[in-house]
Amino acid sequence: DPGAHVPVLVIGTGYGGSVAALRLAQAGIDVHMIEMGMAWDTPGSDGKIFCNTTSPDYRSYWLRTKTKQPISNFLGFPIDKNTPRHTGILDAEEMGGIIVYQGRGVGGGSLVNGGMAVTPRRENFGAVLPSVNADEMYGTYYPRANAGLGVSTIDPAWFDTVDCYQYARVGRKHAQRSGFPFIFVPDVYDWDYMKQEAAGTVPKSAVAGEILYGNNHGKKSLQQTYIAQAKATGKVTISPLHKVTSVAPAAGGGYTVVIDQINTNGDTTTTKTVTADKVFFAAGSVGTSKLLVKLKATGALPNLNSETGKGWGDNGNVMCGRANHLWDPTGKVQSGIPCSGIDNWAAGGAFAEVAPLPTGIETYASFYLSITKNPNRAQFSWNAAAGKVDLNWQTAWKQASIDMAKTIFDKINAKEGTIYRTDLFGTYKIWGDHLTYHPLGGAVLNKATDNYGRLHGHPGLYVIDGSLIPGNTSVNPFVTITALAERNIEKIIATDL
Ligand code: FAE
Repeated sequence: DPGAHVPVLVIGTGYGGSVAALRLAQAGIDVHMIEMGMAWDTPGSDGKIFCNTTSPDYRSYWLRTKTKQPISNFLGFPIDKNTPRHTGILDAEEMGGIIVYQGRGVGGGSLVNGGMAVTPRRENFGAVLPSVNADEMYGTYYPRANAGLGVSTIDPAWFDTVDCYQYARVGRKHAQRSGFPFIFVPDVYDWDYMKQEAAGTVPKSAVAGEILYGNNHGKKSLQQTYIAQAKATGKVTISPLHKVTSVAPAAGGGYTVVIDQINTNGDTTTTKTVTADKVFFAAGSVGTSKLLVKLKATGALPNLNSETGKGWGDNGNVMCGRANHLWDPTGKVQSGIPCSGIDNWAAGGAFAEVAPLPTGIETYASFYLSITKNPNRAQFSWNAAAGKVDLNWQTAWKQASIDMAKTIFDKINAKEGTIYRTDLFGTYKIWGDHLTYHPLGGAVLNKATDNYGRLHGHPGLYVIDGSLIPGNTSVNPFVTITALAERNIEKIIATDL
């Protein structure tokens, strides 16, 4: 309510925010969460909460009048289509040199992502979070995060036989024939449910190609895990369709938080001001960085240090497809949930997810999202003339990622006598180098904050999301975001509250 006072306000309901809310509530503290996206708890007129990847409708995109699909073309033809402007689930946020895809709604990225729940190899952890004790992470916080998220791995015997992973078995064959380690990647999807989907005994979600715009069944998003547990404490409330625009020190202590309530067209209907003793920034790497950079530059939070907005990376994301021979079909039924990867990190700086291309038809295509050791880092800055925050990422910086991904796919193509697809990202364009699914950094741990996410210069303000991680996790990021949040909130509860 306008004018209200809350002990703790959390901005955003993704991984970092959900961990903070649950653990604070369990410690007996009342928490209010603010989320700019929708609640995603009510079915549309088709009886479904989420729309399918093959038929994006008003629910698909965040405030766009046309879809902005990561794979923009097929057989060279553009496949984007008009949709009514709506507070849909996937934001394709254009930041100059890169499009940053993000989930919008209660659950953040967990609503739209593939659920691939990967703990980095321990020997790579020092490069991921240099100031964090690896023994504590691997002994306590990664296990806690994996348990809280409900992570498990596909049954290999089932994988070997089921139609919907034919594409991944082709991926395995090609990886192994070129001498690359092929690994099963854990996920938060309920594998038993997927077995029943494939057997035709329950409503289909992953097996019907659902991914990107939400899964109606089977995927354990944060709504089913951390947020459900947090709500069950009775100490957590959530305001969807509310967007935080300002945080500034309040006269009597604590912070004044300004929040726009929006409707499903994205228009502001009310502006509310509340006060909070403590504020957790969990708006995601881009959301948190944009807020902090604006608030520092406009004088609302003048004491934030000069590291604010720095150290942003794209987790080295780059996509590509390969055209297989006619004797290597990838299947017209493809599970939307990836379950495997090709690990060439040590030798070539690339870890490639064997990804689905769920079009509903046989494409003979193998599709991959590579995570690479791209060294480039960008910075957010306040553009006073335009009244917005800019990011100085350059599209050309993806060349490093392309080179690393080629250490895998040039070799596979040579071995198989195959070529890259050139029709998925435009005409004659091989590489999906215009986007990331994995924004990281902007308020880096032990730089913009102390070693537990406390913002310098403003006691009672914390960062607890992907913006703490300096640009790369060597694998898909959400398990590391969750584990780091578990580590930090434990310390903060013990010492600050
Ligand atoms: P995030 O989950 O983005 O949550 C931030 C929340 O804050 C969002 O709900 C925002 O709407 C909200 N917000 C932002 N600004 C404001 C504001 N001013 N006021 C109120 N609310 C605000 O942050 N990662 C994996 O590990 N495995 C995968 O398989 C995987 N697949 C992906 C597929 C796709 C298509 C995408 C887009 C991402 C994928 N990711 C995957 C990345 C993962 O979802 C992402 O790293 C995390 O969601 C980031 O977590 P945070 O807590 O940082």
